[in-house]
Amino acid sequence: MAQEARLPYSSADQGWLSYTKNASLGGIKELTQIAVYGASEVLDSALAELIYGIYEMTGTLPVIVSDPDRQASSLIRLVLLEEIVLPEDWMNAARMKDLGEEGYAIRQHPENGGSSLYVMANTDRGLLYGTFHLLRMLRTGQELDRLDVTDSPRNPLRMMNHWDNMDGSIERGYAGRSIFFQNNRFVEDKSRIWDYARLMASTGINGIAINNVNVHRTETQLITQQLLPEVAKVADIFRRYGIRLFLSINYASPMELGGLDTADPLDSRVGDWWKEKAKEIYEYIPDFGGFVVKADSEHRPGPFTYDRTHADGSNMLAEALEPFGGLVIWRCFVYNCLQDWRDRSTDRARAAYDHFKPLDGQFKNNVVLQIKNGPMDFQVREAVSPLLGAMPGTNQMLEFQITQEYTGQQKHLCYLVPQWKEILDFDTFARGQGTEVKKVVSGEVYPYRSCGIAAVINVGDDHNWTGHTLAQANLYGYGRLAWNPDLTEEEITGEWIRLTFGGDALVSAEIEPMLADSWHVYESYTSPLGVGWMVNPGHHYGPNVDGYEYSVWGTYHFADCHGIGVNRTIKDGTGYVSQYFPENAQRYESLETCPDELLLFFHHVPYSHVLHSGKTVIQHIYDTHFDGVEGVEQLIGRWRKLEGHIDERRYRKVWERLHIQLEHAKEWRDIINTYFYRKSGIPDAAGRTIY
Ligand code: GCW
Repeated sequence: MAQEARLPYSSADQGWLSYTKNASLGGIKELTQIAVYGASEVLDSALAELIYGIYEMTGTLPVIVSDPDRQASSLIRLVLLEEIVLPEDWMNAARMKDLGEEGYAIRQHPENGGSSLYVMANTDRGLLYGTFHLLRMLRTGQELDRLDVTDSPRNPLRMMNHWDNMDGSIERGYAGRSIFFQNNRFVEDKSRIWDYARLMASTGINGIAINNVNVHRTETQLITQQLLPEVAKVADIFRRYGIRLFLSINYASPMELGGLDTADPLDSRVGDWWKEKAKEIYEYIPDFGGFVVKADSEHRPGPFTYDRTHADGSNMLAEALEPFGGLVIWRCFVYNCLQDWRDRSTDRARAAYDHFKPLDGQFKNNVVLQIKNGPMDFQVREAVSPLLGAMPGTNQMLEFQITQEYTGQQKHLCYLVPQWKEILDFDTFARGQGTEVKKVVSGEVYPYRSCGIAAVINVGDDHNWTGHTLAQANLYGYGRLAWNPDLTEEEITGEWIRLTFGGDALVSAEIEPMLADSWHVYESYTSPLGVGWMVNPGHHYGPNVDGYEYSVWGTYHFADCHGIGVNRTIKDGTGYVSQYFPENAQRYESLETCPDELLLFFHHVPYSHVLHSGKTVIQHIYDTHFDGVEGVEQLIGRWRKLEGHIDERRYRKVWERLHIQLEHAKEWRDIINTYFYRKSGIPDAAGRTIY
């Protein structure tokens, strides 16, 4: 039976799922037949992807055979392991158990001469991931001879968080409008959602919250009978790609929707209302993932109104979802957003730990605390949150931000995989040396029931999804790291470039260093030495050193004519440092051992303070800001070499953004340097132009 290669669904850029003719096919002459052992919707998706990918790469539409010749070559078998018995020596019970629910194995049958490939898994989702793995190998020209791959995800939850509103706007979105909503409704044409599900599944994503954590009036209605049928349609799409749908909910829903006069979690009417609500939701979406909740944070309602704790609030919701297997993902971005800048004893960085640590052990099994990677808010550089690893008795997951709120808003190139790698590899010392963040959130350290990683997405309805084409690499890299945090930056970058742009060696040779350098380049012309902020209030783009200095948000740098930085030491600062396990606390407490890049995050020092690098703080500020602009010029120089090697459309778009970046990097350089020259009165040792 010949199948139609009907993918993709939309005319959008297909990113890393764009196939072109590939002569090498991993050393295999042709792939013309597929045999499927098992049946399900997810398996249908896997099959469709395989047919499409092979057709695009070989020009031949593979046929589906139901009873293949044992010796058949040029055959791929998609095997749900319960369907057939395989030779003991290469698929036994122990190996099957290792694959778990989402893992897969890919092997060549030893008996025949070459190209009969087996993709095997215990579940259809495993087969989907295995299929994408095989396609990735084919597309990047990897050798398939004697292939023997086994893989399974390290993190149980691998989530996307959208901050999309139903009017179509996206909070902190820099790539167009929402792909889900328009004019306070769901979009009619769902083709972008289909393609998005494909892109996400191909990196291993298995959960998605489609609406903003700031749940406004219209979005509060998403859990009502009016809108649930529409939500269910979107859930149906994601389900076919192994992705469970979650919703962000308004903590005050029992009042706004249910007509109650309270949302007190200990009032039984409130609990009962949520129980009924949960039942209703699961009638529409039987595999509904659960709720993402931002409560008592930045003016959102929560249990504090009733003098209750975050444990009270989340447990009440968890009880409602429990019978259906749903989760409450409770965010820990809770802090005093009405601070007084004159009061130096309150430290926003302390807040998450101060609020949640004392509640350890009080949360239900189906509550997961979602913790931002840093204690402040997704700065280009900040310390790793000390809450990660500090709660042995409470499920934790990590939150990253892919959307570039503080990292150049997808006008600037800023590849975040290196930043995320540092965070994942950060040793918390929670259980002695080797207790890295990646092991905490994957559940290797404590017996968590649910855990993993979530990220705020950088996607909108722009043709290329992410505004800046090269920002697709952040989306791809996040998915790959959530699957396996031990993948190296080089592996991820190399894969992404070849999948996205094909095998041209020059393209890889230039884009790889562009991506690799970009985070440091961005960091060097923006706020120095981990101090953060210095952006325009509200929209957070562009330099404004004192933009937040006298505000209520708790984001200060305390620069005066003598020095700069936030004293968070135990000795005479805010005491934030004490929230770390002793090894890290000692390292950060002392000026001798505090790493340069976080110096101003932890200490207030004079401009003449000498860094480990041998430079003074002030000279470091000047040098990095001049270097940063040169770094952007180098990015442009590299990109220029690719003219004619990349299609005109993508080439131009990136070119334009790099030039915007250059202009804005100069603005950063001149404003930051001038500000500190005027404050300190200390001239640049190299005598360069400062205004
Ligand atoms: O990063 C800040 C953003 C807010 C966001 C908040 C949060 C969704 O500036 O726009 O609100 O964090 O994470 O809740």
